Amino acid sequence: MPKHPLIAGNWKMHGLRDAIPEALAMDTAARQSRASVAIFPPSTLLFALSEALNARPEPSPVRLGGQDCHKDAQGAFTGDLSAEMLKDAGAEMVILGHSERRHGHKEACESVAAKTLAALRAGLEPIICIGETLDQRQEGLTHAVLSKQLRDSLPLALEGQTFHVAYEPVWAIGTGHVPTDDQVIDAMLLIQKHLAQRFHNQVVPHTLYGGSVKPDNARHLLSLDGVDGLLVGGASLKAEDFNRIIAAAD
Ligand code: G2H
Repeated sequence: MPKHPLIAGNWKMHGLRDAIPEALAMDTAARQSRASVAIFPPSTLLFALSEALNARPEPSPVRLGGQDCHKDAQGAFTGDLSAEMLKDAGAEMVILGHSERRHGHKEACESVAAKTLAALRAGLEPIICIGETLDQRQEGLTHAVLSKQLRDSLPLALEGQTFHVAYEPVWAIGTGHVPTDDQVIDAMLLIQKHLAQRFHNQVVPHTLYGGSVKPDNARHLLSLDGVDGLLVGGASLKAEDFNRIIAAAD
């Protein structure tokens, strides 16, 4: 585990304005932790959360992020949001290529790469997600799938930039099934090897694990080789759970 593990909460399509106190309680925990903490709320909450966090006497250590962005800065794209818009609303980071986008919105790796360029253009720090399905794992294709996703989703423009890669096996997302230690370590080492060969960044990217992270398994997952942080879904919605995960990083 690095000195400052990244603990990221992906709220997905959950949260109305009455969730703001939860984020403030997470901010309180983040102030006492050595972890870097980021929250990715629905875009409708970005501005309000940014205002609420910044209204505190001391600057908040919690960074906010979007869950996706369009590849263009503006245009006739009904329903979409650009990286610039997320930034304007208070985001500093963005999740790209989450499996719920890849599968639910048919996002190809090339689209993820274009969105990554958009994030960099706007000054957002991307977390790029990769992960295999259960069928792909059972067919022995895990390494081939992860390698292809890394090659095609990460543009060379990431050289010298700060970014992160999250390994989220699709079969572990929201299912309660967590991979074995060996499966997590194997994927992390594959990612780190790819990043070392391809990029020579001054800031070493965090490699995150995501998929059914809970307060009870967070400390163990963070202890595994190559796990520099966690991308948390369901267990990031309530401060009661997420703060225990933040504490697991200490
Ligand atoms: C994986 C994860 C967060 P959950 O999608 O990105 O969700 O922790 O609910 O499995």
